[in-house]
Amino acid sequence: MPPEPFTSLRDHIDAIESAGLLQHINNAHWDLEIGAITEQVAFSGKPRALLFDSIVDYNPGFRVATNLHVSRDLQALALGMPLGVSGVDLVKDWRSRTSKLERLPPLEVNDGPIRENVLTGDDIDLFSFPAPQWRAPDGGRYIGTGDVTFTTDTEGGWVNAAPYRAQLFGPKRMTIEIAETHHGKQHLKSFWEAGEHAPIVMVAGQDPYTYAGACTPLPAGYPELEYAGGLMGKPIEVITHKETGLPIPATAEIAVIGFVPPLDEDSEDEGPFGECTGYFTHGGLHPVVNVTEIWHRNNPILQGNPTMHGSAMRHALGAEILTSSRMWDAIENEIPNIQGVYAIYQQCQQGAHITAVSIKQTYDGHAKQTATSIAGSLANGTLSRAVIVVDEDIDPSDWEDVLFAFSTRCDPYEDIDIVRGMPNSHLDPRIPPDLKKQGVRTTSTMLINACKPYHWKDQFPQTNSVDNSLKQEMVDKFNLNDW
Ligand SMILES: Cc1cc2nc3c(=O)[nH]c(=O)nc-3n(C[C@H](O)[C@H](O)[C@H](O)COP(=O)(O)O)c2cc1C
Ligand SMILES: [Mn+2]
Repeated sequence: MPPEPFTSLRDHIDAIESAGLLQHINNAHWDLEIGAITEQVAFSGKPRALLFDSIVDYNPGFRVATNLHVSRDLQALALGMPLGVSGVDLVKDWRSRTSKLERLPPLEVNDGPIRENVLTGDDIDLFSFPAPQWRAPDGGRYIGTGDVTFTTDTEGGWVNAAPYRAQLFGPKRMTIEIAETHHGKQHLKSFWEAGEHAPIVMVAGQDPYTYAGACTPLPAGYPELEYAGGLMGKPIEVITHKETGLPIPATAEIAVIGFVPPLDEDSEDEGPFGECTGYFTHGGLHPVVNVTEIWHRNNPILQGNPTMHGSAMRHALGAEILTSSRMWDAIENEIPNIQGVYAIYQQCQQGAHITAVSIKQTYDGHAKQTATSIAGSLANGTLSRAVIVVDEDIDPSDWEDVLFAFSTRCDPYEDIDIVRGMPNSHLDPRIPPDLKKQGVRTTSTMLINACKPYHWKDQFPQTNSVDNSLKQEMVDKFNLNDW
């Protein structure tokens, strides 16, 4: 039986604590210390979730949670999957869950813990929450990094939900950064074109399914909350906010409610902010949210997911698992004997920099065909630097294993091809500035065959490795895991 899904951030954090993966930290400063501790722990030998309390300048109880899904086990825990399994096993699990996922519209309720405090008028103060200054070069304090932001269009036809960053500018004033291609921006624009201020709700601290749904790139018109309900296996409970008409998850921690005037009416110089690519790449004039109300739970927990250089595991929930699943789906009906697909190095929540695929080589050219298919798939289609194909004895979600195959089975001159002009992201720090100005967005991608050469694979020297079942037997017999 899979575990009961978490219906709030608090249930989720309790489960992290029970699994021994939560550290409490008191007396850290919102100015740089929370950000520095978060990164130090994320990249340590024991990545773990952090719950900050008694933050300098703040009353105890006003908390910040970070690193909620910085490791494979933490991601598995959040999504109700088993701990201690390989990345490829998580991908298989995810594919079987999402292939039969049913959309479940949210359930409207009248009240919930999010309404324990309803602030209006002069009681509204965004600085009453310990929003961190995550990094010294950041343009200011960010309350929205692990948030879910709700928007709709003028027709009120559908509600979008996605994480968009929000920077503080005043007690009732923050900015929201939304890329042109994202649905939230299209929603804001539909109000602006009608000469109106766009309604918006930013929730900071929510159950992991709402967050995972919001992180999933769904097509326009597909409300992420319905997908989140499908993932949770029951509808997400929401309270509809009257003036904005937008849903607010009943168990959320903090909801910032307001209206966004057109950019030419009001704006702030937002950023810079460390992007998911690991660089400070942009800032500039951004839309302002005029805050009309704040709802929050007692002792609210602000969910912070600052982007850090390195794997997408560290900021998005389910990113590697999701991207891997979508790539696998894309090639499954074309390429035979795929054993595993894994976005082994992925920084943003979409588009893998390095993807590893394991196959049972079936015919001459099978490995290169797999590499070209993965490289051409939509899910792989941004920031992709390399696709590495390995044999079935290699775990494509294990770096050590993939590098072992690359360094022993691949002759670079024979086995690597480079394709130029592949689609890419505007966030790629490697696009030369002058070409970027001209609109150039492409990257080249390496197709690496790290399989044993097909024609003499049966004569390839035998690998020196102990059988997994014998290793497990020894673990049990001699209590090796007790160390
Ligand atoms: C932690 C995190 C922060 C993000 N920050 C932003 C952001 O500031 N602006 C933005 O446009 N997208 C941001 N994204 C990406 C979008 O949320 C993501 O691509 C989402 O799927 C877009 O959904 P939409 O197509 O419904 O707009 C962020 C993603 C994550 C996981
Ligand atoms: Mn969307």
